Amino acid sequence: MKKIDFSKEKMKDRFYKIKKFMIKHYVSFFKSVPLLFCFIVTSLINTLLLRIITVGNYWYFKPLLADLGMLFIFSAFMFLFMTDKRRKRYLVVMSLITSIICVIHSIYYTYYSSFASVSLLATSTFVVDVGDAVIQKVMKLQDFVYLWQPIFMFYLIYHLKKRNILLKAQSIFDKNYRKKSFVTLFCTGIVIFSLTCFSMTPTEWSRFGKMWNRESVLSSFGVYTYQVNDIFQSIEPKINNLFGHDKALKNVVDYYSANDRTAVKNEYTDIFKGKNLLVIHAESLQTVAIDRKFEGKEVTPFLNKMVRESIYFDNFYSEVGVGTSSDAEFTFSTSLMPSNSGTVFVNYFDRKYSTIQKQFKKSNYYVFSMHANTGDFWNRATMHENMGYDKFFSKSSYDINETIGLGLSDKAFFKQSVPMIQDIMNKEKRPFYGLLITLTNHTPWSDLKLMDEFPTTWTVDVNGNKVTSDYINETTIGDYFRSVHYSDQALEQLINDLDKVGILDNTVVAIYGDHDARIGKKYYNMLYNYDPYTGEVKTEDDEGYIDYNDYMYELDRKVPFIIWTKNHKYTKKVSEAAGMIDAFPTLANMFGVDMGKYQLGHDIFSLKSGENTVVFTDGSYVTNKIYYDGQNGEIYSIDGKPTTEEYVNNRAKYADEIIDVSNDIITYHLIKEMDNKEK
Ligand code: GP9
Ligand code: MN
Repeated sequence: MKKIDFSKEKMKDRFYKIKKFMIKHYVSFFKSVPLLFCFIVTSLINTLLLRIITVGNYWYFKPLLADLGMLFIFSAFMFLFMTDKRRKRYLVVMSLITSIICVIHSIYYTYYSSFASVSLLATSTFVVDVGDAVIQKVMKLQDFVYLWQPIFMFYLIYHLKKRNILLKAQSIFDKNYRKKSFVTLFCTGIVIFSLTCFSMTPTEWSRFGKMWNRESVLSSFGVYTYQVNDIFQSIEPKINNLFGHDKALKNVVDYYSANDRTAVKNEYTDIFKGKNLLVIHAESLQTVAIDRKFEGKEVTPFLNKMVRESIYFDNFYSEVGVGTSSDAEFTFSTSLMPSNSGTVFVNYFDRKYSTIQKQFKKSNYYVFSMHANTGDFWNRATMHENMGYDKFFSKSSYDINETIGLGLSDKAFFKQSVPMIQDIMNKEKRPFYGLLITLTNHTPWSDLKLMDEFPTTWTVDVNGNKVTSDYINETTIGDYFRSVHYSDQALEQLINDLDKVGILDNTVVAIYGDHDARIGKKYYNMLYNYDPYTGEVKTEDDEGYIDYNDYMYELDRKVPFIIWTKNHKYTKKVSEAAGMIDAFPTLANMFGVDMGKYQLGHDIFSLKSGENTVVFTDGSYVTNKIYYDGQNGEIYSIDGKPTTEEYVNNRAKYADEIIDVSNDIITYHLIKEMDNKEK
């Protein structure tokens, strides 16, 4: 057998020949279909634009190659169409689809720092309800830049047609040629895509498989591969169910058998046994507002007093995904992480969950929820029943006599809720677990007319003259603080009204901020770096400049968690890093209620200091020591002390585990199955 010459010259020669063939072949091919060439190039530019505007990794070659491969595959299908008209139409439709996908991801990224999923289509109806917020606070002109591509394609078709270029090419599109072109393009696409796949790291692949670190998946695989994978993973859970069930069940069972969840007694055990529990879900209430003053006036005078009379978790984080309020309810009530494909309340409302509501019911509590928005918002009417609420009082239970933003004002909501709670107490004559979900402090904070003025200006003394500068007044963050000031007044009104009718005598009030308000980082930079003497925002050259980096921004997303009683018997500031999934175990211990078997969070008072790891849906986490960025593996030191790799990796592994276990339980309906097995 003739020996193949692999000498350098020979190989170089072969490579040169292939290159020459390829170029000749592809150049002549694309010369015959200029429109297709333009479609591929312009769509590729759009993918680059999307990564420039969102994740910023525009130099990274993998997503570019992956998108190119996908575009070749998409384009191949053009040759299935017999007529030129239909081929042109296909390219225009594809241009519209691909550019609209970019627009949606771009808008979505502004609000969620993540990328959209078709599994959220079911949730999109709610976007209409919060339309103002999206238009005023989320949508930016830059998010529509991608539409240049279909417009350009339209112009091109018109222009080429006028110069008769398209028709001239028409003649060569016989069946044979179309088949050859389809195969060439399709195979080229597959080759480019496979080469890119070979370059992916195991981490990139595991994230691709799990699809919960969406930012990272799109940053590595490009927008088109991301979207195809998302469609597959969203539309075909049955496929997953078929293939993934057993692996998921084993993963979950192994996790629970390896991690003992037995409740540990501590100084807070049973302190509130038999008392009522009134939980306030405070919309978009952030810790950054507490103890903050403008012009010497407190943003939250009532909460500032309350946190000193209560057990106050001042290093507490929400762990929501795209389900925002509904995810806050879910994580608080089940001590599980939210779903990473869609939302539990909308996509997985029919699963069995072990909830704080059901556990309190087992202790003979009457369990109710109140929220003056439509019952089907976030599918609450259905999900609350599934969570174990005896009754959900939604919009139809209220007299919508005063509205702010999305609906009934919090002051009116609270005013009408107090007598309803009284009725429940008189009728039920047993302890209650109640949830009040507020609404007024919801973005975009533009309907402020019913709120007291709360100027967030800054007055300084300049040579004996009082000079007032705008500071953050009438900016998004300024309006937010004014809205929080209103929420604080509404809370004070509620507590006073509850007290007047004696409800507080035997009631514990727990308040949690459901998630951060998603205010852009630039506004925080303004908050910390504004110079009232120049009226400018300081830069690194200015004295006293604070380098407000992405991690400080993440840490500022804290929300308050407050456990308060009228007699202020238990007052403690808890600065241990804690998260929403820790609320259930912590409260269950205090109320002497059995926690059930599936919670993943911890009773904060049963942990040693620094032991807790607060996990976020994209695999990032925070402890007392560090913030770990799940996106790029970077760490940011919080305590300024050195950290070992082992410390970082163990907790990153833990983060992956509890996200996986939660998603497996939710996707594969495992609690019902595991409970049945135990019977
Ligand atoms: C809607 C309210 C707000 O009823 O709970 O939900 P969000 O937009 O924050 O998820
Ligand atoms: Mn919310």
